[in-house]
Amino acid sequence: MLYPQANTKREVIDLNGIWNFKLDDPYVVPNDLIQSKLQDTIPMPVPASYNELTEDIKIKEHVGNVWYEREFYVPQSWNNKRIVLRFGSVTHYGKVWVNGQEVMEHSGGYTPFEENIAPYVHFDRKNRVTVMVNNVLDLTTIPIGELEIRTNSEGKEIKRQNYFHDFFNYSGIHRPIKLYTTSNQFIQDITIQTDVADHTGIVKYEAQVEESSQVQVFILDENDNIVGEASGVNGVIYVNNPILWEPGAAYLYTLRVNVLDVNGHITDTYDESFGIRTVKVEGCQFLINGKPFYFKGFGKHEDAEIHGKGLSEAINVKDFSLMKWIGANSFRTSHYPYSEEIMRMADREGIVVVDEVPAVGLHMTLGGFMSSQKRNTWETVQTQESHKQAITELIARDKNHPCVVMWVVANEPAGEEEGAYEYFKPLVDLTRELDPTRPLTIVSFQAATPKACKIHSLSDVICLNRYYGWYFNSGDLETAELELRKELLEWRDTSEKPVFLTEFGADTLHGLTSAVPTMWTEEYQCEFLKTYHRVFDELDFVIGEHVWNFADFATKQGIMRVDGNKKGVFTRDRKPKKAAYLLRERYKNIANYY
Ligand code: BDP
Repeated sequence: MLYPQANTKREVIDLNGIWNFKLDDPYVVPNDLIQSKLQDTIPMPVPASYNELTEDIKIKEHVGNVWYEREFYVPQSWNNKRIVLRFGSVTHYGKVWVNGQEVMEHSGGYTPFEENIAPYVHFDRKNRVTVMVNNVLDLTTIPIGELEIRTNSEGKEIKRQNYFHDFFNYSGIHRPIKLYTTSNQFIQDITIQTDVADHTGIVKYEAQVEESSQVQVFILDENDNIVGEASGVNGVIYVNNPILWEPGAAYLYTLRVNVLDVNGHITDTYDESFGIRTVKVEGCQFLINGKPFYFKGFGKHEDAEIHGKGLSEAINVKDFSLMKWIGANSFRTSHYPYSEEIMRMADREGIVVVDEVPAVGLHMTLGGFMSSQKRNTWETVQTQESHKQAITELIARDKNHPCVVMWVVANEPAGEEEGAYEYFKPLVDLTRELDPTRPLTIVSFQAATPKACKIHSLSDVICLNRYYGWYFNSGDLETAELELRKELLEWRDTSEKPVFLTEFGADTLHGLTSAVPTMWTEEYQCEFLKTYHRVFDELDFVIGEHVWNFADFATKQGIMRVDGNKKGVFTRDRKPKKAAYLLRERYKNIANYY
């Protein structure tokens, strides 16, 4: 799916800003909410999570539907064009009406959706767009959750959303809403795959074009020089001596696709940027452009004070700046697809991305502290369909980003439970079919040891989240070191694949210090990291280290967390803890390629 672009043939109107908002009203039939303007609303910004923008716990912890509405004009000059209304993301379900008529719905909180609304709009007066957002997670959704509905002693219905992932269930319209035009002969999609042989860039393209078969394609370099061209909806273009997209040294080419009418006039055009680079796993190495790459960086979250998971370009710029300051070369989009705006910035800035579908919490027995009942996960969840949809939509959205070097099919599923292989095999097959060019992985939970794990054969890279010295051997880093080393060596012998520590970290309260490094202090976080670093540096099959987490982040209320998860190397407002300086020293001395 193409990102909205204003150019000589396309126009874009931004519908972000203050919308009218209200919680679902059980006393009003939904039809009345749709047919006339919403009544008794409060202002709500888009994009943003709605949860923390008022002082009302009913809004913060709301479970179910909320409503958004605003009015907009469509320029008369847009008559006879396609007019596409596009949502960057609505978490977790959205249904949209234009002038009271239903135009689209979408499940899955982290991927875009759009529809041509030309048949529903007025050109001579205002239009009204109404959005119903639902944030319920159940055993069929990705991520999963369970809705608990009970009646209290006064007969009042209490709804509670249980979920098994460790970040707050921020909800709302999280990413930009845009209205854009195309002609009726238009480019629906573009797919680009690159390879390199004998100093030549091989650029395979495919354009999905509606109502025209006349297509011109050009490749432009960063100075807008044409370095290759072709015609037709698919083909291969060769670029001599290309400048490769490299981690830390991004170079972006543009694939310009023009659609022509029968008279040879251009009716639609689109510039898709891409990088020429290769990715491959060979033996115990992860190769980018044929060279062994070492991942240094973080698992992150889209998370900030006040606007929660809503897009903030300012936070994104700050985070990229901090990643560069600390010397990181990569991050994982734990535990869901991040905004398209972040992905575009990573392309531009040369930051490598491990791209994850929102399949998190697929572990019904996890530790016992998140879920009280013990159930076999794979006999309980019914997520296969939504999981397939999430994979399909993520790859459709992100396939052309050079920054993306690996797909994550799930984070910490119950890989050690009976039924895991049968659940994942079709999903892994689908991922490989949709993108044969990138490796994939399923990030492993600590209980999925080399002996217990039933799904590691499906992954190209063994990605491990390990908490020796925190949840296990708490406070005892000496034992933690021995256990970690032992397990990593077992992985080498079991899988003969590269091993990547995608999570390891210790909760740390900024400002809490002690000459004796004890849990929760800044010194303990440093000693914890040093322990892991010692082991990584001994083992040449370890190809990466992503600290959990880049910054402190919000979680649900509970006995496990005080004001959220504190494993950040930066605080939630992006101040460095002591560990940030330790990492900065270390990362300076680790090159991208080894
Ligand atoms: C892992 C999860 C991550 C959690 C982390 C933790 O992948 O989402 O936040 O542990 O407990 O299990 O801090």
